[in-house]
Amino acid sequence: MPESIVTLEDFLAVGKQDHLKDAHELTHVLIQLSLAAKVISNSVRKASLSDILGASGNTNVHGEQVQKLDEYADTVIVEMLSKGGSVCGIASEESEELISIPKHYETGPYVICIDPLDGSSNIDVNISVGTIFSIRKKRSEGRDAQLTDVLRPGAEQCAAGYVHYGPSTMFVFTSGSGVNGFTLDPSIDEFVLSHPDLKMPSPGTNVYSVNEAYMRKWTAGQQKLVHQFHGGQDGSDSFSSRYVGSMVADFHRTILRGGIFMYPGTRDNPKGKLRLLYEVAPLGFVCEQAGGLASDGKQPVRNIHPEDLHQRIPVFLGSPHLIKLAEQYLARN
Ligand code: P6P
Repeated sequence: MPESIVTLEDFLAVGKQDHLKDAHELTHVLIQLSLAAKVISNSVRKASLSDILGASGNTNVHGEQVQKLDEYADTVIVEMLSKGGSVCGIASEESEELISIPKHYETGPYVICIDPLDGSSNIDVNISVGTIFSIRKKRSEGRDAQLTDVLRPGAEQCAAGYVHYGPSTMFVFTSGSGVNGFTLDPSIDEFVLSHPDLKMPSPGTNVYSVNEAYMRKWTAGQQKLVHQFHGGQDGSDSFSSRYVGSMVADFHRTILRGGIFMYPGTRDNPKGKLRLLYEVAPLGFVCEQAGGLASDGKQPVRNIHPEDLHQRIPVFLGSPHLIKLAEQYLARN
């Protein structure tokens, strides 16, 4: 293998996580998540050829239709992490309660918050989907993780990242010392370093990403912000709009090119749709480590203390000058 190829295992082996206590356990969790990502990627890539598309017939804690691939991805990740011996609990979008590790397995110091397959309703129409993960350290006593171990501000995350099942499958993560992206090379079935020390360009492209169908339900400040992106009174800003409707895809583009991704609240639903623990906090961590900002429209996401596992919050992720602009408009409500 040419020496220029650095696999995820090589990268983790050189101890970039040494600044973290229990770095070897963290490395083990990241490797297991990457293994789960390979298994899920295999299924996503041939979904239309197998009986794994469509709804499972179940609804999740949020009352949403669960797709068969949601359940499959959740099972793959929970089983992989449970037998690995480095994890003591899992908070999953697919599970109302915190998942304990079966008694016959060893446990370890980390608690994982996971969205196993975000945007799964897009799979049937062959649009990118993603897995989002957040890794925290257990603080409570005893074998099993407690809610108090995960209902903590995002600033306490040890590591976080996502898998982007797009034209290629990418594994992107941070453990607090920058962001690194790895692309799955199918010829060797390895995640290979393709985006070392990933930084959001500054000022980056003028792209805003939001579902404008909800515009009439937004606050006045949110409406004026997007009107500014349309060209405002003086037509000064020349923005493009890009919205995939799959958070990982919209976020990945924002990280690579700059811009702003938004999922704001509405007047009748001020918290919006996206979940703090396993969607916004992990992507917020990656965003900040890549040089961006992550806000709920008023404050940094990393400072927000979750009240429950599935708490939703408004989301503004992207280039610092655009996040600050959004906060200014929203403050004018
Ligand atoms: P809307 C996918 O269902 C998801 O959870 C995110 O991946 C995405 O950003 C958002 O919802 C899209 O929601 O209301 O625009 O369809």
